[in-house]
Parts: sequence; structure tokens; C-alpha cells
Amino acid sequence: MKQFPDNFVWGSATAAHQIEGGWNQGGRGPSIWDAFTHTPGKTNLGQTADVTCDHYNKMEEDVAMMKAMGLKAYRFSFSWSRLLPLGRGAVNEEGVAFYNRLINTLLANDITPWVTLYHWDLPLALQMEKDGLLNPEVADFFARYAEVCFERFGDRVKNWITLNEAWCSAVLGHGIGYFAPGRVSTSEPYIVAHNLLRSHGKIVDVYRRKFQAEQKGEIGITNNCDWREPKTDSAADKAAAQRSMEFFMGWFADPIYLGSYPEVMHQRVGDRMPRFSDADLALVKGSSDFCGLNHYTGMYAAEPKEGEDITIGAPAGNGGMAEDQLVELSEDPTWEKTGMNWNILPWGCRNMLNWINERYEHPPIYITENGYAASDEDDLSVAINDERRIGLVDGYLGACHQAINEDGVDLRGYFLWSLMDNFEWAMGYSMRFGIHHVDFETGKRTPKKSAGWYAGVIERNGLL
Ligand code: PNW
Repeated sequence: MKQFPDNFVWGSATAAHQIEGGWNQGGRGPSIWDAFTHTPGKTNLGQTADVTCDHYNKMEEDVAMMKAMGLKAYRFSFSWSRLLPLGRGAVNEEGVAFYNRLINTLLANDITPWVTLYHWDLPLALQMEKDGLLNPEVADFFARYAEVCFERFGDRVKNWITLNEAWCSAVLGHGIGYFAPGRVSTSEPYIVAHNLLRSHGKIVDVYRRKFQAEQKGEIGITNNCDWREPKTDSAADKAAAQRSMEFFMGWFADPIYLGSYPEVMHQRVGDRMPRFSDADLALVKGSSDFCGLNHYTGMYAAEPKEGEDITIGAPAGNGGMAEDQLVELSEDPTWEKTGMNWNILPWGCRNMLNWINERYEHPPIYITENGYAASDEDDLSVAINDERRIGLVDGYLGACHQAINEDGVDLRGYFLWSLMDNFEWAMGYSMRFGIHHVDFETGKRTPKKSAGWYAGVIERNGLL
């Protein structure tokens, strides 16, 4: 058996907009994702998350489902506009009451809450009145919202994640317009990324100055990154892969761990690349107690040949930033893929963990998302035999085990995405990531084979 370290955190993850529904219930204000999904043409078949899993009304049942599989930790996000309907100003006590019930129910069942403060659902009022993430002032709105959360929930929540995947807000939300707020630009991604990093810094500063000593929790950021494997051994291809990693993970993690953006980004992005003021940098540098990683897939990276089209791959791949990076991405046709067409590469996960371990000098890491999407699991009888999902998770956890035991990576936990099928953003209900099947007509949840398999891993604290 491949044994994991004592106290390894075994979890599963979701996000508010993807599971809650109740979009206009209990005093919740609208978010940019409500506006986006209600705009014709933005999502698969015009699907919205108005109801989705209806977790807002089925919370107790969902916690019972976690308990039944022996889950130790549950990562979920707060809907900012459920707590502060206009993004700032008055607190919605009904929203507070909902998350209090959720947190208390989890704790009563010995499940540790891991809360993400921001998983992309910016209050719509902040977009309309304040230009959303483009406005430097958004960092102050983030800090105030976070303070409310620490005040109200920090006595019981000890694991905080500030932002989920700022890369997606920047590149998919403001570069190619694939995600809310649907903007298309070659400069806004860099502004948004900068404001999100500043926001993260301010949130952590509030926690450390006002709450951490008493509440004794940890706070960090979760970034997403795919692995980039040099296509050949040539120095040029190795440099291209490294450049691609710096544009992906380095963009968000270098400022936090090393105190500046990767130099190659300043060189290549030029005037569009912001620089930190000393005051901002003081808040950003050293602002993460752990490194949260969402990791699913990878590609080959190479130095582009003259005249070659390098725009392949958006929204995955470079996400439309191919010219800035000047990296050619490609895939091996023999690689197995998920329903999202994401390559299944366990060895890429191991390399990814080692890249972080080396560049940032051995930080504690949590994989806050990893999982398998299927496009053919609508039918329950198919869904419950999800051997391919088990195969992916088994493979990636095996790679994690090697990273811990053979490479000395300080990996402390793993959160399987996702607890249940849910609203997969622009792809709507066409992709199922759950280890529980959800019938979106009736709301019924059913464990897939993977839920039972993962329960065994958790119980043994290891892989067979
Ligand atoms: C992550 N892409 O998102 C998110 O954190 C989850 O909310 C999401 O459900 C999960 O991964 C699975 O997709 C991403 O197209 C979604 O490049 C799409 C992309 C990247 C990340």
C-alpha cells in the first residue's frame, strides 16, 4: 500500500455559484455570473445556475453525503453577494445564517471547513458601479468583505483561501471573454491580475493584523496551473516550457514568494505589465501560509517555428495569450483525455509539484482541486460505473505519493473536484465532475463508484 503522511488532508471541493442555486432567495444579490449566464449565447444551451444542485435548500443532505463517505475536509466558497448583496455596505443576515448552519453542520460531523472567499462570483453592483476587478479600489472592497467573514465565521473556520484561480478571472474573464464578465482585451488581464494580487495581499493583511493571533487559522491563495513539458531536449524548447510556466504559475506565485513578477513577463508584455508600488509589495510578498494548487492537465511546450500558428488551445492552453508568451503548445495523440479534452498526465502532476517545490523553496502545498470530467454521465446507469474517474484520481494520487516520498515535496492535502456534478461555468451541465451523480430534473444525488473508492482511500490513508 502507498501510505500517505499522518494528518494528510483528504477533501472534496465545490464552489458557491456552481452548486448553491437559490440565486434570488434569502436576500442574495446578483453576481456577474448571474448576469453572464442570463445573457444569450454565453453558456452551453443558455444554461444558468439559478437552481443547479439547489444546495442552498439541500445543505443538510449534502453534508450527510460527505459524512457517509468519511470525508475529512470540505472546500466550498462563500457567495459574496449572499453575504453583502451590493458587494459593500449592509450585511445580509440570512446569508450569514446559511453559512453558519453549513459550518456548524460540517463541524458536528467532524468535517473541517475550508472556505474560499472568492470563486469568481463578484457582486454585480461592484461591476456596474465600480468597474469590478479593473478598479484598483476593488482591493478595499475585498478587504472589507473578508473582514466581515473573519468576524462572523473565523471562530470556527481555520482554513481560508482568498482567491480561486485569479488566472481564470484575468485571462478567461478579461482576455478572451469566455467567462464573466465576458471582456475581450490584451491589456486588461494584466490589470485584473494585478488588482487581484493586491486584493489578496490586503485580505491577508487584515487577517494577520486583526484575527490570526486569536483565531489561529491559516490563509493562502489557490492558483491553477497546467504542466508544460518541453517537447524536445533542445535548450530552446526547455526555455519555452519554462517561459510558459512563468506566464501561468509564476505570474501569480512569484510576487507572493519572490517579490516580483517574472522578469520574462516584463520583457515580453512591456508597458501592459503593471509594477507593484512598495506599499503593495509589502502586503503581497510573503502573503500565503500555503500554496494552493488546482491542477488537472498538461501539454508539450516548444519554441514556435517561423510563421507557425500558435493560437491553439484557448480556453485551455495559453488562454489566448499565445503572442505574449510565444510558446507553441501541442499534445501527444496517444495521451488519454477527459471529457473536457484535458490530457490525463499523472507524471505532469509530479513535475508540477516539483517545479513549485524548487522555485518557491519547499512551501507547504495543498492540491485544492483535481478531478475528472465526463460528457457521457447524464444517464445514471453509466455514471455510477465511473472507472475512468477512479483511474485518473488513482494515477494523480500515485504521482502525489511519489512527489512526497521520493522528491520530498511538502504536499499536505488533496481535494477532489467535485463532491457532486454541478454547473460547469460556460459549459453548463454538459460536463460532469462529480463523485456523486446529480439528476438536475429531480435534484436526486447518487454516489458513483468513485465515491466509494475514494472513501476507501481516505479510510486507509493510502492507495492500494
Ligand atoms: C476550475 N479552462 O476551473 C475551477 O476552479 C472550477 O470551478 C471548475 O469547475 C474546475 O476547474 C473544472 O473546470 C477552470 O478552460 C475551468 O482553462 C476552465 C478552465 C480552467 C479552470
